[in-house]
Amino acid sequence: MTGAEAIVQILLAYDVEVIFGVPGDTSLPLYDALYHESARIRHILARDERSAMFMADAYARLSHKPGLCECPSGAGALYSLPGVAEANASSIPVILLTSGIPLAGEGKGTIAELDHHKLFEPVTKWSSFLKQTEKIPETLRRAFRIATTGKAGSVHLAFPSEVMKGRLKDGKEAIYCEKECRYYPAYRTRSDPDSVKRLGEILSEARRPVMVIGGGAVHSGAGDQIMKVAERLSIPVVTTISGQGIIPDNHPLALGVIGDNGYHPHAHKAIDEGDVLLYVGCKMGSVSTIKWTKPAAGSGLKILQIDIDPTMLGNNYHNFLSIAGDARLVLEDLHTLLFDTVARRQASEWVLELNRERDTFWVQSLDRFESGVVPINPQRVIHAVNRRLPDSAVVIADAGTPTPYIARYLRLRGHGSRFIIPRAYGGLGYAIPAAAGAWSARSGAKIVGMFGDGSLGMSAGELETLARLNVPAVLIHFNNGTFGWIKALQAIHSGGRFMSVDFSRGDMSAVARAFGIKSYHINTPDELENALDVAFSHDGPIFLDVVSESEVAELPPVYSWCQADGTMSPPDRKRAQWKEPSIGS
Ligand SMILES: Cc1ncc(C[n+]2csc(CCOP(=O)(O)OP(=O)(O)O)c2C)c(N)n1
Repeated sequence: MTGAEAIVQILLAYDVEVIFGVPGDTSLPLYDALYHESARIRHILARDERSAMFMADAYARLSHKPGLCECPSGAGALYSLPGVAEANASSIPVILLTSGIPLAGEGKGTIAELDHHKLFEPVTKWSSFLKQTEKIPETLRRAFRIATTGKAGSVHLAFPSEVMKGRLKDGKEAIYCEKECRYYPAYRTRSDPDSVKRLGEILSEARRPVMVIGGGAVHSGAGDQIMKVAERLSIPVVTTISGQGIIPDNHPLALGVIGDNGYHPHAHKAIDEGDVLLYVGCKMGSVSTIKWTKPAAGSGLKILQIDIDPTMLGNNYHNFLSIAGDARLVLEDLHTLLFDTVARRQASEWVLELNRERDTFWVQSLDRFESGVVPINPQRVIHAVNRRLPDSAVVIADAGTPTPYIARYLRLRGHGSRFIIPRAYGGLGYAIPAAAGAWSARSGAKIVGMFGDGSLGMSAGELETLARLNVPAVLIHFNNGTFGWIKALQAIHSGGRFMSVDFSRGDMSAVARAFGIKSYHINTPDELENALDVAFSHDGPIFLDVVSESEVAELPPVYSWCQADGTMSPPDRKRAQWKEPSIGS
């Protein structure tokens, strides 16, 4: 068996069903090996390596299996870097295989020569350069193990062409998998019983406990356990954007999103007034804590933290109790303990008050949801989507307009629905390719992608991929003719001296149509409602080019912006000072 064949056989042993990638001069042996196994492993051709990585990332987030990607040498490897970095920093297990120039050509000015190993080392959990065909099986097993265990992350393996073409002597015996690492988190760890007991005591004695859920809890699949613990002690649950949707948004204890971007005022109130905050799988970084001001340390506040990665414990706050372990297992043990020792609690007056404020917030939001203004406001779009979301939906968002509005207004009903967003670097151009990855993981789910025109400019090529695969995705494009997020920052901090943020605002439905995608150019709320009715019953990709209001006309719910501008919400107030730019300005 050749090295390339061994790679494919190992992937099959790990139940890899799909690999995303872009071909190149150096990947011919790998493609030939994939060709012979194409009935068992599907290769999804992306139009750009960055997108291929985003596809693998979204696939991994939804399937709980490592996402596989392959790219050729030089430019191909370079183009894949953003997705590798995002997955790693978001604790998503992806494995990138890059093929390289022949070792014999090293240092001789061979076209596309690049030290792949060094390139990826700073942005991966592990990067390795294989020089011997014989080592392919053990190295791939190491790659799966490193990607899926502990704090998951991305792994890169570079294969020079001799290694792909070389032969394995004991091929058959060397091809096996470490079955625990086919899914993540692999080798889940429990915490020690004393820590769990202490956690139970502190939560039971707290007057105003709050659970704060981050993306790590989503990776752990801890939703049921969070809900059970919360219901036992009537603890309100707030989430970061990455933790959003972990329990159904209509649950009485699901208070909403905290942090700078899209926050719910009642969720912030819980953080401000809580006496014990239990963070689960949360980095407690700059956005979720609003630069470490929410919570403000002190005044008897007790911070408890559960994380799979001990190096995250107490990293940003002075913890009262730190617990290393897998979120699902720790909370499962906690619930077993509480079930035996504590009677189920009724909601306290404080929790009831938070709920009343939540209800008032949603009533106040109706004004925006039903607004007939043109250009259409983003709140109306998200609400219109909410009303049509099926039980099992996957919503994917890019940075810009979608982030704060989805964080605030998206309503997922549970039943396996998921919201995914690349929050580590917030790179534009994620949602369109990620729709292909999401579909590969959950072919039966309705996929909704939301992105601004900045993101479309960076990922439009993948519309062809979605059309080719006939991915049933509702693609919602916020067409506001500007890098609105940055323009709003310039409005707030640079006195409205706008610099290099505007671009033309054409009919982008024509772009999607050119790729063979059904599409609509939408100007009014009525057109939006009609197009969404079609979109949610359409069996294939559909593109809604929504001419929308930019962040400059109405500040989105970004806490620090509203604070700087003196327009704290709710309800969001219209900014009168800056006019919506005219087309092309
Ligand atoms: C790859 C990349 N480059 C730059 C940025 C910085 N950035 C953050 S938001 C934003 C503007 C987004 O514009 P658009 O997608 O049109 O959405 P809008 O804010 O207008 O809704 C930019 C440029 C980024 N997040 N990613």
